[in-house]
Amino acid sequence: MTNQSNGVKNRAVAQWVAEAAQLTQPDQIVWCDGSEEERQRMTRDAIASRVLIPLNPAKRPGCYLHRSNPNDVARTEQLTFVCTPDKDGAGPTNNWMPPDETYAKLRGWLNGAMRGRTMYVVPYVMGPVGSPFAKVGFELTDSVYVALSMRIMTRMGRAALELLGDSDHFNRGLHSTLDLNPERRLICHFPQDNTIWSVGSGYGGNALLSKKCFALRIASYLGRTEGWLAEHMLILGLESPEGETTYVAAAFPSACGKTNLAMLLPPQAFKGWRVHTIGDDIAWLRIGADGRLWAINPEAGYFGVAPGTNAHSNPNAMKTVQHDAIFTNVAATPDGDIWWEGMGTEPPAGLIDWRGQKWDRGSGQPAAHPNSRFTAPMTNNPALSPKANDPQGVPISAIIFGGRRASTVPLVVEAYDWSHGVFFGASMGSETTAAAVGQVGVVRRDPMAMLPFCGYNILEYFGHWQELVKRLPNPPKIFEVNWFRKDREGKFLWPGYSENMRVLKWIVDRVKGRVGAEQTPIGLVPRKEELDLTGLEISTAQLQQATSINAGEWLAELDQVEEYFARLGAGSFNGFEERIKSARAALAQWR
Ligand code: OXD
Ligand code: MN
Repeated sequence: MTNQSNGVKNRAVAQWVAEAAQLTQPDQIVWCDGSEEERQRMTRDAIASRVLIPLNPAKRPGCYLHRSNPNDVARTEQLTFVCTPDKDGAGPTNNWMPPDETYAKLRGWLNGAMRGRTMYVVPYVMGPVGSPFAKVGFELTDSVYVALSMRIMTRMGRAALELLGDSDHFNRGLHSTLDLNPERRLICHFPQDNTIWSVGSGYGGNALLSKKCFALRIASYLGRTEGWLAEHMLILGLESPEGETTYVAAAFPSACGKTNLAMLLPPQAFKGWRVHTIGDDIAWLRIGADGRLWAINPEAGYFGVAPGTNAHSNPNAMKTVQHDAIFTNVAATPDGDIWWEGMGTEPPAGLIDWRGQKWDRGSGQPAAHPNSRFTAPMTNNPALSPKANDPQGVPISAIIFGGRRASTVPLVVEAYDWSHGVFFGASMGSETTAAAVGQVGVVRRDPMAMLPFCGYNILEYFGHWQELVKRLPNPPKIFEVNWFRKDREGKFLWPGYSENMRVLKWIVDRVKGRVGAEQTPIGLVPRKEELDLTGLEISTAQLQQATSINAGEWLAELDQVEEYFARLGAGSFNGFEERIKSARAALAQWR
């Protein structure tokens, strides 16, 4: 076995890598340094082994296509485990197995798993280097696709080793694709050991351990013990024509348009307004010395859903994926470019589908997988905020919770206070999407969009949110939004995409105390004249439907929420019961 690690000074790292190598028996170990020379070498290897297909450099310079195993195209929540010493530590929403048993089982699977393969040692930093938020992780992986993707998604390489010094405080991620057999696929988290073992999958959310596994599941646990929050949130800055920038963080379940909102290009009528992206998926939030909540994006790239991305829905994303991007499970055109449903162009003749077969237009099957993805560095984004690398992060003035709901939830509603906002987050629901294996389009409760990502007991997590505000003299205001409400014919009531700017502006004006709102049993909603609708064609009736609170729908919603909380054991939790009771009483009087 070759191993060029001899120079590594950190003994904890060297010992842990040696143990993993002894178990998995790779032919060689490659320590990644993050250099350009290394990227080129690994890319050549990936092309030679047909893991990456180069795209036409005249059309997409530096871009590659990856086709995954068709059985491995989304996160597998049923195979994802939080392995705390007792079941209660993982709580009612996580799959649980005891740590010792899990390690033993996975050791059996991993025994010799990397024979004939290379083990890449991928050191990475989450957060701007030098930030008090920053944390170091290592991923040991036998997938060159994962190693190259980690290079895009994180600050990968030598910087991590330098930052770590001789500390042993780093996330220990071990990943092997094994034989991609779903029968031997498990994504296991050991929060107490700051450790992740992921086997049998090469899919981003299962295999890029920095992302969901470390930056959300393990980090949420670390946040609980260290007094901060790791959240499934985008972060954006909204700059007014006067040059005032307000930062908001927004949680939506997977594939509900976080990337689109984070990169939003304001509509024509909003001259002089700009949206700056800090992050599109994950926020780490801490209480600052000034008593405000500060946020960073721990990632350095985007792993976005491709289908539906086009020049209208997200022009900045289209520019972001123009060069130096990796595409996974999209369709390929005969001239070496890529295509997906909802790209805004006709499918060209001779299209190759995501499985690598000639696409049959009449088959009714999509050419790109519905959860096909692009992986691109954040520096490609024309809307990237100058603060994206700021070690201090940005101060958050508003938190938004959103879901995909065909009915009930209005376009926007403001919570009366932080604790009411925690109730918004805890009770939110959304229709499921293709980002996770399972039925698509059914409403499921997804507290704070963290259902698949909270690495400890969700009841403790709600408590952590409620406690945090005691140390937060200037908390952000909290809102709930829904871009996806439909009319009786099933047509969306709100145009969405860039027009969501109008809702963001109302939110900013609420934060600044510049605009009014109407009190309803659910929270504060804008009156028609309080939303800036300049240049938007929307009928009064349509807007009214999009923003209305319907008593019947809400009474049914509260029944479901109550039932969900009861199932979690959160029935009498933190005033949730009283919230439901008083909302019901107010709804009984509602017009
Ligand atoms: C993602 C997800 O990939 O939430 O961001 O599934
Ligand atoms: Mn996500």
